[in-house]
Amino acid sequence: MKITDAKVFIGGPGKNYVTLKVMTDQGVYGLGDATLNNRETLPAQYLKDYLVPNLIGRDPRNSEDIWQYFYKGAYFRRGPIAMAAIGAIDMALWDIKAKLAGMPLYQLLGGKSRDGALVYAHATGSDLEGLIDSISYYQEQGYQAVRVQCGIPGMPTKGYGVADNNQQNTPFITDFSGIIPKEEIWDTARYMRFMPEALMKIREKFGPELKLLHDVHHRLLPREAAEFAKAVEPVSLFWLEDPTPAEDQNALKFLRQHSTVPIAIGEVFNSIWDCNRLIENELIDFIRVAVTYAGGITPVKRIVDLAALHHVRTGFHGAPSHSPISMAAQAHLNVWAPNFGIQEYLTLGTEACDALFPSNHGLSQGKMFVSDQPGLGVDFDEREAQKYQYNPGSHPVVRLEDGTLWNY
Ligand code: KDG
Ligand code: MG
Repeated sequence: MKITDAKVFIGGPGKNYVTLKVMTDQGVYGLGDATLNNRETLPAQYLKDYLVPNLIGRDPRNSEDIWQYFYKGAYFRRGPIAMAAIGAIDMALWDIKAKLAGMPLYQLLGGKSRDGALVYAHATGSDLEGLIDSISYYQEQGYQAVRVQCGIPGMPTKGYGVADNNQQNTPFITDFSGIIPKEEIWDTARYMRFMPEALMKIREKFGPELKLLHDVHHRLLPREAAEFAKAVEPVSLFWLEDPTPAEDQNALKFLRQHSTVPIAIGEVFNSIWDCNRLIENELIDFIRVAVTYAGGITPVKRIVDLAALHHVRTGFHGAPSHSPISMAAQAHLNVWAPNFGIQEYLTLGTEACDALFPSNHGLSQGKMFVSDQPGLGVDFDEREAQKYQYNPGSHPVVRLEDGTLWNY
């Protein structure tokens, strides 16, 4: 069996999904997602210029050797661009393998450990009142878990994860007005004064059952993060995400000595080498890698297995920039993983997206239910794809009030 061709598409409804389609001489094809938010053209170009020409002619069933070939064979390894491109190939090859087996992917991973996988949505408010309305909206939709992000009184700009005008269910992380980022101002002191009390008010309003998550988005220093984690302990968060920038893994030691709040980290990690110390030293409770930026199903399964040895559960990244293909790959991992925790889930559900990526994966009562179709269980409509083109966007750049550049 041989790979005969592979094509790369960029575009989607309100997104720049990078979709890889790998064709074989037996008519079976596989799909992968290489979307790297706001840098989409780069993994696409890496695929077109270097990886696809080396993929043609190989036996698609040898997914492990092909992964090693592109990872080790490149010499300059890792990084989000290369890993997103390799990740798309890996997803497509698992899709092909499972289609050949006539089974949904989860069967090849070890079968189902659960039927539905718990997901969380993004609640957002420019003030506490708006945030409470947003949480109620998701609760009415059946969600059992929500990430809660709020505008901070007195902060000149809105803060991380806060949508304009309290919109629900709209992608708000990317600004599509172009590649020159808008600038936002961050004020740690105001955040530290406001947010713990706001989280407590939310807990009191919604009671003990609703799972609450909060994303600091790398904005605190280690000592501040420890203080913040201690202050939010009475809230009983499901997790506190990215309290400090993830590069400094020692920062978590300090936080751990001062608080028992569950910590989730890893959405910017690209390989097992970025998180093995955090996992082995049991400094985190949830690992947030994604099958896209962390290089596909093959390496993410290794990370999940390592995490299981250390009581670390999964909480895969699922921001709106992930296409239904990588979300499907994660859905299969989620129903299999013995150490599954939760899945961030925002992608599916629009008619235009469903037309581009037809699938039977479903969402009900705050859980994701995986399709039993052979493969990843998602298709890609190339005619539909012609409606879309690349639309450059950016994340904001963040500064402190005195102009110092800060972490987005
Ligand atoms: O592209 C950046 C987003 O993926 C990131 O801001 C989302 O932090 C994020 C999250 O938890 O979904
Ligand atoms: Mg995050």
